[in-house]
Amino acid sequence: MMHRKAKGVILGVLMALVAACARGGATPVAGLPAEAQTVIRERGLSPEDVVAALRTYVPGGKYDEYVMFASGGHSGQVLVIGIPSMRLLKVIGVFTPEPWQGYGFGEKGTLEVLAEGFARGKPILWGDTHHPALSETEGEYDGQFLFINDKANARLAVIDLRDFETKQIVKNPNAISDHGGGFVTPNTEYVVEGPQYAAPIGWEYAPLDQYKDKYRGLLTFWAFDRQKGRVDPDRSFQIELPPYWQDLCDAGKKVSYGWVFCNSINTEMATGGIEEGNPPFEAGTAKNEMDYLHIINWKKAEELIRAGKYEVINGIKVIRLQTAAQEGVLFFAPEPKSPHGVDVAPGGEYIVVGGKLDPHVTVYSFEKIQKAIAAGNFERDPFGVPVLKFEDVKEAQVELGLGPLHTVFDDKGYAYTSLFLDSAVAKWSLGGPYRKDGAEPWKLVEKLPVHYNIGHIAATEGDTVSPDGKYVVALNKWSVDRFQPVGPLHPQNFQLIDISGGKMRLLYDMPIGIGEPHYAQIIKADKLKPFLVYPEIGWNAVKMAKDPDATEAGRERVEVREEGGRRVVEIWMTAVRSHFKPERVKVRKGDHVIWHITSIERARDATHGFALGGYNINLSLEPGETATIEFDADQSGTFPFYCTEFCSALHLEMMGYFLVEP
Ligand code: RUQ
Ligand code: CUA
Repeated sequence: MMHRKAKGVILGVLMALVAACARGGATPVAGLPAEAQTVIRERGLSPEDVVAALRTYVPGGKYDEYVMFASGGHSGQVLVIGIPSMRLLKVIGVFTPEPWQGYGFGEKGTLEVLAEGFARGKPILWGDTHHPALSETEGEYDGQFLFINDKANARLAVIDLRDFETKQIVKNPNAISDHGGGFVTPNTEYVVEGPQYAAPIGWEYAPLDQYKDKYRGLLTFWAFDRQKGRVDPDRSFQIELPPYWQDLCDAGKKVSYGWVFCNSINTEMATGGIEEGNPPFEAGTAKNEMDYLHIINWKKAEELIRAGKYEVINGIKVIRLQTAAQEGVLFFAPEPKSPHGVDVAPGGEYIVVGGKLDPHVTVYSFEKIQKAIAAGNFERDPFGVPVLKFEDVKEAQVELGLGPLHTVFDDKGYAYTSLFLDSAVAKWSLGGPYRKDGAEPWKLVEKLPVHYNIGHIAATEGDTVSPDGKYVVALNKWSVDRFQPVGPLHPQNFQLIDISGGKMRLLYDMPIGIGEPHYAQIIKADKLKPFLVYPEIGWNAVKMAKDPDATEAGRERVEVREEGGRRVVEIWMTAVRSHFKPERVKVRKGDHVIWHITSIERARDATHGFALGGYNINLSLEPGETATIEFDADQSGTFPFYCTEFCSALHLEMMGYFLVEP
């Protein structure tokens, strides 16, 4: 289907390549030509294949230039991928327990993080992760934190990039599902969680014939406390919106700092019911020629909160729709037809909306929006929200092709939009201050086919105020014929595209065999400064501080006491190559067990595991970490516990017996 046309291999091409390489000043590697020619011939590689391979290969011991944080889709995890090699570096357990990291398999702290995300106490142990968002300082990724939402259950998770572990999950108390999040404001003042399917506020019941009165959208601003590394629900607030099915959101930056933009797909307020003779949702939501871009002044919203103009619903401050509409927090601008992505240009001057059912992207000018608001030239929608005039705020419409969804930017004044129906990436020129090369503004420049059904597109440093224009990654929903079939559930496909030259060039296909990944963000690798081992022995990885139950070598002990009419056995254990100490732990059936294990290792990679069969327990003890498990010894028997990492030659001997007397 693709560039396999050039099947026969032309040795001359390689010679030219090698010669070009030599001209470029690189030292030709001795022995390369003959061997390389053989490989090229044997593997049937085309000249483009050879160049792509050379551009993406990262030799062992060398690091990738970028790190991509990709949603793991339904897996509820985050994927960490090196670019350009597209090597998978890590899978971070977020909404779903992850045994290798010991996340959710007995370790205190991690269980509590997962439990914070339960829905009114009901365990939820997966997530539909959509949009990862890196923390920002002055609009630049700062490499400190990562946030991601769970669409299915309206939750937001906080990952600390010092150890790439999930530290907090917040459950939205007033919504059951979300979509347009997480997106951060330029100094990570807030992590924004946008709604999607309207429902009664406060997670209540209301029949669908009360849709207009009772159903609402809800935009949440989760305040982030950088010092604590946690969302602070007390300083957070929500804004009530009409039940228009808000979709994606993005934060304004630079000139549009203080604003947030979300689009919407159901201003028709369709309520479905195909089985009762109503138009199905897909038709009912697509009747209007225009939906509404939501334009939200969050600085103004903060003022209203300070002035007490809110109601508290389920513990969180909510600015009611009437207040938002009357006090200048919420405005609408018409946008063609059930759009999808909304993306703010690096300087904040333009807001790009992907048409989805319309072959254009529509570009709004922030300056024009401000003028229209100041002029008071608007009508109001049935909820009293000011609706600006399309012609007053539109900067341009650029026809790109079928199914434009999401847009990212480079450093040369170009934008890249995913075209779902065309299965292509469209490169087009911005105008205004971005147009320095004399090219015609607001014009489609080039289209590159991708494979297939592209959803999001991610760019290197793409959501910052200074994208660097090296690569984009197409996040494709289908892979069709690109990979070895592995049954009817096929991998999805991340495709790496070089955008540094004049033309886009497809470099690499990476199969993703884990859920449907949605968005990704790509950061310069040298901005990340993770721990190589925990900073001191006895580190509590959830609290990110020394654990009071850390144990030094020689201070290991077991204490037995009575508490509330039962026996409590508390163990302070150390782990080091190749033994646990103590190695025998004896309790009686019915005892309550509190077990602290400290890894006293200081060497990089010297991780131990701790598995206790029959009790659903597995820990990961990274060098320096202290972890605690707490459980009732409710089954008697002889339970070998053992290290689950092949840590040393005597790893198999790194075990002990947990003896539970009947
Ligand atoms: S979405 S494929 Cu959840 Cu971001 Cu557009
Ligand atoms: Cu420690 Cu194996």
